[in-house]
Amino acid sequence: MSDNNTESVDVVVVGAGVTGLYAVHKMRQLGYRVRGFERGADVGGVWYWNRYPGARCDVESADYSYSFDEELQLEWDWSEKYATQPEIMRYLSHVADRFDLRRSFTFNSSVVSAELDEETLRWTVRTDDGEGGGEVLSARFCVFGVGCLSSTHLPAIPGLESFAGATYHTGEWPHEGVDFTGLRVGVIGTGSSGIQSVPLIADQAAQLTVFQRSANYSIPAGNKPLDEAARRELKATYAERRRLARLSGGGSPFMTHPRRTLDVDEQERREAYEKRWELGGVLYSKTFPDQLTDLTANHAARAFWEEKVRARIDDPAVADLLVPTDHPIGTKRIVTDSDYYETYNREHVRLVSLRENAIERIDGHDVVLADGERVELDALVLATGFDAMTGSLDRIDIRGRGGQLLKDAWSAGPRTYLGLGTDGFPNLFNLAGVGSPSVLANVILCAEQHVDWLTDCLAHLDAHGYVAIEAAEQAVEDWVRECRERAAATLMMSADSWYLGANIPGKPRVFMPFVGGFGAYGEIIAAVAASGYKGFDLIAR
Ligand code: NA7
Repeated sequence: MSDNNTESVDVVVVGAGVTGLYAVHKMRQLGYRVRGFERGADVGGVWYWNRYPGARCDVESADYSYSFDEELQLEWDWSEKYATQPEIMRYLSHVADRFDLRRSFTFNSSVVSAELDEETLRWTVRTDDGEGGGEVLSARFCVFGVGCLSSTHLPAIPGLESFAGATYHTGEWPHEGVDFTGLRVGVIGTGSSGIQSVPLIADQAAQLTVFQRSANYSIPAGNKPLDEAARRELKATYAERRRLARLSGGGSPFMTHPRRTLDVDEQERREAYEKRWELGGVLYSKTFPDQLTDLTANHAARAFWEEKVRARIDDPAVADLLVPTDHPIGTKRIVTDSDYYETYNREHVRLVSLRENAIERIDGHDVVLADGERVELDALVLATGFDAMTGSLDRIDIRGRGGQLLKDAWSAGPRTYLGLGTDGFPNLFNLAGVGSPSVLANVILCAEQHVDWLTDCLAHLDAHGYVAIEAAEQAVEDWVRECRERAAATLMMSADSWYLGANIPGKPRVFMPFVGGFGAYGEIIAAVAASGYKGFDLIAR
């Protein structure tokens, strides 16, 4: 402590999700004095908040788990191919216990500001009046692991706040759960959260109305229990699985077909699609290497998807509404579902297409549609997504050189070098976020990749007597351009996705992730480190 009650630490870590947990662990192991802050009451990040029925990871559990500790990897037994939210929470809690991580975090405590002292190049970090009681810290390094999908988005529907029934956002689900038995329920939104929750809500509700603005591509998870033999096999082959994952585009051990879509005959093409379909979910978007760059290739994948999905839906008119026509397959994250389309075959489930009949307002218990119909509801579920990638940083008053707000520096779209640093904000790192492949890949491996890079970097600074590291303006410009150009060479720009900020009114339309793949990105940041941190200014005092 210093004399004015400002605690002095080496590193402040914001967030106790998958990134923050590993950051605290590794930094502590290396001897840094670390304080972590988390606005939730416990570890888990996105999994702490997203407790809606059916919440499940769309990356296989074997891959969506830490690789940094061999014993941890071998001792944990996943029960299903795709883990549910409660199982992931149990896992993250186990990790926190195993490495005694909670003692470094203050929970129920949000970081509200981080201000650079340009003299010392240290950050003054302040928390809210939560459990920490409004703390002030002086930190050499500020590390954000605040998650890309952690700032919920509410739709601007007139009267929403005065809805007479109960309202829930999937991203802030009550911890005690919700019982919809016998209720008339509405779900707005058909992204992952809507599509995963609809079948389970339908199991309880007396009537379920799903309000769909855009149809989405979803593929069955093909989920299954992992038995003892499957787990033994997994553990025996883990090293190779991880090796392949590190080389891959998505951080899972799956490679695209070696040839382009139209370079193979119809039978081979269908077999490849079928194989990916069996794997389940999001992996289908990269069956062939040209699927997200060539519209004809994309159409072929889309046609196979449509054939499969229409076969699951009884009413062709409902199927027409559920088949997207506004974006190529894979340009929004493909959803991984369990019985989503079949749910519309149930008598008490109805789909309302907002493209044809928009929500005009909410009045008492009623959702009032443009054609005058009133849909009376007891409960309304908002599965309307997030202010992705930048929303949670925007909430924090982060001031760098000259008192400039990070939010202002990013007003025309986020500006980073490698996703890690921003000019004007020395010693401040945003992990597994914008400018990196994290939202297009397996975020746990992305978090490890970033934390390992960062701790090597800090060791380099100390070994060479530098006090600080700061991305150079030109390097930031170049990386922003590279991310933009790489995205423009794909079909990803053609969907109104949250990758582009298109779901938030007024947000600049900029493709925020690095689209070049997890493995390629790892090589880039490793080469930068090996070059002595080219593109960064290393500052000695
Ligand atoms: P998403 O994927 O952003 O989905 C949000 C859904 O809510 C989507 O269908 C939106 O329609 C819909 N939405 C948003 N605003 C409105 C309004 N105003 N009116 C009607 N419908 C609206 O969020 P999720 O939580 O489902 O998933 C986020 C990620 O979590 C997902 O990609 C996975 O990576 C895991 P739109 O498509 O914008 O027309």
